Amino acid sequence: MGIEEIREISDRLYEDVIKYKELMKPIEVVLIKGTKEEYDSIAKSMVDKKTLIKLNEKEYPNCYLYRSDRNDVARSEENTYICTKMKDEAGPTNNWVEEREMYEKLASMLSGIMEGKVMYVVPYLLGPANSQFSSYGVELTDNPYVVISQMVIANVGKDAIEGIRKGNYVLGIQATGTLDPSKKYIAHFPEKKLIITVNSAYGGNALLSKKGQALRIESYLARNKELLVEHMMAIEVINPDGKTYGITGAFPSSSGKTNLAMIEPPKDYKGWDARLLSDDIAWIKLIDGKLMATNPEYGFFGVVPGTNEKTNANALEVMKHDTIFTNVALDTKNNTPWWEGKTEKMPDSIEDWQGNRHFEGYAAHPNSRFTSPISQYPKLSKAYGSKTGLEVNAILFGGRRSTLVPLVYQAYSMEHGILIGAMLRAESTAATTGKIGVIKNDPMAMRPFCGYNMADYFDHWRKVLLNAKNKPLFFNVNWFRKGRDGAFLWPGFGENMRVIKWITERIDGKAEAIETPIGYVPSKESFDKGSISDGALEELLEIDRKGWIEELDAVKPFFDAFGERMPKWLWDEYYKLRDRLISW
Ligand code: OXD
Ligand code: MN
Repeated sequence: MGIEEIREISDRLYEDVIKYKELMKPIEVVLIKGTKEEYDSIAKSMVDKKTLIKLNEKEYPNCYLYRSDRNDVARSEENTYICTKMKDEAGPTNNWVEEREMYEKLASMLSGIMEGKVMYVVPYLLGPANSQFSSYGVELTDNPYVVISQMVIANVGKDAIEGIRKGNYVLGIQATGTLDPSKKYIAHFPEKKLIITVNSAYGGNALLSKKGQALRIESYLARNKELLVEHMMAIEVINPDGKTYGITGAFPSSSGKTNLAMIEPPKDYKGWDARLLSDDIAWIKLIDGKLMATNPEYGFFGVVPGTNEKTNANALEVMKHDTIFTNVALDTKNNTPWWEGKTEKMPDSIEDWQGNRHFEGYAAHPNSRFTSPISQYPKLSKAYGSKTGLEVNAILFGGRRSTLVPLVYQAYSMEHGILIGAMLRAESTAATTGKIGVIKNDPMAMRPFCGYNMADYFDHWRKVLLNAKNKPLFFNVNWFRKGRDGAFLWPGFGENMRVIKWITERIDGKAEAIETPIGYVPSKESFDKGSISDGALEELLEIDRKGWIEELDAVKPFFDAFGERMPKWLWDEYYKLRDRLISW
């Protein structure tokens, strides 16, 4: 078994598996075929070993709670590397170590690392089967939590094996090791189509199909294709006339991407609807000349705290069954998961995310997650799983900003739109390790995920868009602006549909807009503001000319760091914007 089955699939896979088996020395090799029996049996053996908690079967059928190591709770960008031959290939936004040097270092760390453990071989497909989007991966892991999570978020098994037979796949290795944070590496070798993670078993670092392959490696490979590989949500919006609009949006981690992907129109929006294509990653490809988006993933790995009927009823629906919760709290009386925001009052019988009865601060980790199949989403777009995807009509950018950035504004042109994406900055949150609340440059929300020099990435955007027959409009949105009193000006969540409506009307050339130096903003008459006051709307759309010039100054050193490689057309756009602000 095991090895023999692998030999039948492909020579390359057989050689890879033998090579790493000899290096890491597991006691056994197990090929995962993606069946329910495998999933159930791995979960059961984890429950028996007390590394997984089975939740209340009546209230949460087939759901589990997993508690990660206390030092392994978020993506760690400081330990994430792009390892190419030349430093310039990785660019100033990535940690870089020369490919060979890093490989040799990791190979010595991997030596014997799986002794006494099973090495699972997890073949997966990203994107719809047999389509222009299909891409393959194989993850070798010693961690059963990683296996069952991968089985949810990627298409593991038959469809994948069919493709892998041709030997064309990205190889990922995840070795749990000691989880010593000082020896943690998440290393990508895009030129070798290889990812190696050591000493982390947490989501984004360890589920290698997601950030590792579907973003970092695939973005690198996309340079030679008419393809944009993006950290984006994507929805299909339907208006009361039945007309549909494809909207994608790049939002840095925890800037409201999942909630927008799962939006429910407000009560007074009769006839409007929104259907989900993707909550986290979109691949946008020119198909027959048109920009078409797909979701390469098969499941969600979303942040839980704050989720309730009001904020995201659709996410609650998804996580009711067949879900792995990670690092949420446990209501021991009912054996059900709990998190801040689930109910107003915390139940008395709570164990925190690490299993402590007595604790200070939060009960669920702020970056606690749910892992559920996307098929459980109640309102999936028909484009999900289709070979051609969803036509893109608008591209949004949006970072969490408490000041300066208006609720919504529209770019004047495609190049201006790319500049807006390139200038994206957001206040940091709990999705990664590091300080919270600092403003960071995060172009197109891809800074942690772009597998090559971002100066080339900006140029790639333009090249693809120039060839597109459909020209999407670009917008920037910000749900997080605060008023002079320090309170949020915009209610967010379902109310964001009012902004989406204006965007669809801009696509149709209907809604009126006012020209400002930074772009078009809605005229008061054209925007349905819901229940907020006129004063709040004015503040939300206010353009602080001086503040914007400071914003441009703050972005400049970031752009400068790309040196000669930064496209000239992007600098031209930057200075055009600066001139508009100065002469306004
Ligand atoms: C994520 C992230 O986990 O962006 O999706 O951090
Ligand atoms: Mn993400």
